[in-house]
Amino acid sequence: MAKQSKQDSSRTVKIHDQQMHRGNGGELHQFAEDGMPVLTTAQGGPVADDQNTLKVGERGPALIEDFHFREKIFHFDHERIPERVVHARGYGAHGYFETYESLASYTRADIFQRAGEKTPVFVRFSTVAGSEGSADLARDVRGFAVKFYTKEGNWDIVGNNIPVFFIQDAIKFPDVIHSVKPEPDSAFPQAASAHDNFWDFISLTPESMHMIMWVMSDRAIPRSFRFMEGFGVHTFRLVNAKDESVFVKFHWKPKLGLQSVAWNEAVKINGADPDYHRRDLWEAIKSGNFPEWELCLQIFDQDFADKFDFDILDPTKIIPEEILPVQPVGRMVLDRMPDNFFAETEQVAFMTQNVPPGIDFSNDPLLQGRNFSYLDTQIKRLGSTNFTHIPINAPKCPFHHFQQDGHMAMRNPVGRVNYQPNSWGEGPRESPIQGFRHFPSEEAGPKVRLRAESFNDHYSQARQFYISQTMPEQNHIADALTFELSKVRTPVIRERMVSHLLNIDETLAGKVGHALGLREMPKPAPAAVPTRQDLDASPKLSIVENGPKRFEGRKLGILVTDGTDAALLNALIAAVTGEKAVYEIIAPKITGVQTSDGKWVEAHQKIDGGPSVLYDAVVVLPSADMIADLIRESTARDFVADAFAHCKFIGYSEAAMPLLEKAGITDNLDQGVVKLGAEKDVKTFIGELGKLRVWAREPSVKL
Ligand code: HDE
Repeated sequence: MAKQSKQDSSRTVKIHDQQMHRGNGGELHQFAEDGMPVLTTAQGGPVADDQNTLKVGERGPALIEDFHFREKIFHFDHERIPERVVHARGYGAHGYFETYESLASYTRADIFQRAGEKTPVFVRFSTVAGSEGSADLARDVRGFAVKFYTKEGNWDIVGNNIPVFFIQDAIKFPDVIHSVKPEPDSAFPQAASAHDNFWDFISLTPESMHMIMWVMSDRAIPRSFRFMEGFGVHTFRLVNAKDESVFVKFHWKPKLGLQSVAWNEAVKINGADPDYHRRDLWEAIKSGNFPEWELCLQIFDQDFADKFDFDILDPTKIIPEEILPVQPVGRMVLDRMPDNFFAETEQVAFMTQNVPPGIDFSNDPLLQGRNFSYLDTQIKRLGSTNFTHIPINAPKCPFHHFQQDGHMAMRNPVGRVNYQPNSWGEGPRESPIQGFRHFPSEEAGPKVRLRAESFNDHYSQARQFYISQTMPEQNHIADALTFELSKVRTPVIRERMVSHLLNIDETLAGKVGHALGLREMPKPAPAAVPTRQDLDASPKLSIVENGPKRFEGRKLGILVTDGTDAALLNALIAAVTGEKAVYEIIAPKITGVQTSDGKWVEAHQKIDGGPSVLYDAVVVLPSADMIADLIRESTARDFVADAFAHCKFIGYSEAAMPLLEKAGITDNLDQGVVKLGAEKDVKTFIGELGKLRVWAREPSVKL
């Protein structure tokens, strides 16, 4: 027999009788000598050696008898489930929804009956096009899916951060998604719409033009999940106890206001921190800064709907808030991260068809198609009809049914009764009073494959969105279109897109056409109905107009060196914390710096790991002694130059001037570059930060 190596014998674990305890469920826990639980197989058998496979001799072949090795590798080989075909990359959190007041006159849904009612929720934010490992700052729509665990079963609002969609009919979904995903021969680009297939499809699909305006706007590069709106997109119904119905559109409004990043910033964030959005949510919730949204409703009836010349069933349309104000009906607070990403965020199964009594569907053809899709996808991904047995998907209210068996059945009916009606006086019964009653809308007509004429206007709201943006936001849309179309290799696709832009806004089309170097402008695309020029701008559609009032929830980056003025630094930290914002110290070495008072300040980031793109504003506080060293670091120069180019507020101490010069910004100093001479300047500076960006600077930086 081979000698046991020294290393092996030191790992041998002895189990003492007195170290065996019964757990709460009566199960027997075994504890190793060091008090930690004994490693077991999935069958519960204690494991003696987890470092070496069972072999014939220490240099010999492995033995098939090694059940522990076989089980461990077998399980590992099956760790992955198919990622979501869309919205693969996502991040979730738990929280609660609190109802403001009873909405009983509109809906019988239990969740809306009592003021102060708290309902647990799970939310998953996502990008759409990229696969699970793609970067967070792709230009893309963000998923905003909320599962309410109500007392009448799960209700899912499976929404996005954009209130309209690319297509009007679900049958086009595979096409739009195929076109945006990596091209099937080359398998690139990943998580990017800037390629021929996408723009080919879009330029042949005029109904997508309104959505394209949103996706080319800064809405598609949000700063954080916490600063995004969410939308149910479709028109739904509310139905009250008397079976009367009104239409409703769902909106989520972030308490901390809207905010996005600049495209050049997004590109750099993807390199510096591809997990930027998930890290942001994790850090906010783990530090007790719980993000909050208000659920707001737009409620209307058929008469109101009939006043529009677009169809309220068309998911490429919005009802401007200036015409129909939103009504806040509750707030959602996210206060707990999942214990395990896979168990919760990956396995959560959202379904548009999950609605409680009192919430119902409209005939929106996209919604109708989705109601088929989401059940299918769960079988594919989670592998069993019993996906509702997984804790994250199980209702939190009592439930009783006769569904049984199947793969991974965790709960089967107990006893004899597994059908109804039965004579045994046992088991659940249907209830016409409490149960879900579909709203009995009258439907009749020939069986056809047709789209209603009321779905024909593809340009008016695209134009309305564009004219509702501030000047910098309009410029960003033109820049995004130019960037994306410049990645398109086929000239005719570029021209076709510009021909659509001509129907939206001639100035926009002119800017993009010029930036693409078109020798001649194309003719406007043929339009089923002419673009309405009379729709008023809707300021609620602008991010800049709906930004935060304060710096709350944002992050300040403070660049320091040895000898940094301690009084100034402490004043900054106090002011930023007082504003309920956070900060990070960035230093030449990760261990930190010794400030002017001799104290040691630890760094959060070494300078090349903390570029300014990760912060909402920055401060440069080097000491006069160390500035010569700092300006030699190209990352320090980039820190300042990028913050300036991205129109951020920059605070600086006198000693930082040589760095500002080296970064090439001193010729252009504006009110956003603020000298912090004394502690009193700090307060004014922090007060300014709620403006987030100095947009007046943008024309001069020409990003
Ligand atoms: Fe989805 N969508 N979708 N979608 N969708 C999925 O369901 C689908 C649409 C949305 O975080 C899939 O579980 C069809 C609009 C979100 O887990 C799938 C159509 C909106 C999420 C599916 C649409 C959405 C999904 C993939 C056209 C905004 C992620 C995996 C009719 C209102 C939920 C899954 C999460 C996920 C189908 C269009 C939002 C395949 C057929 C419009 C937020 O079932």
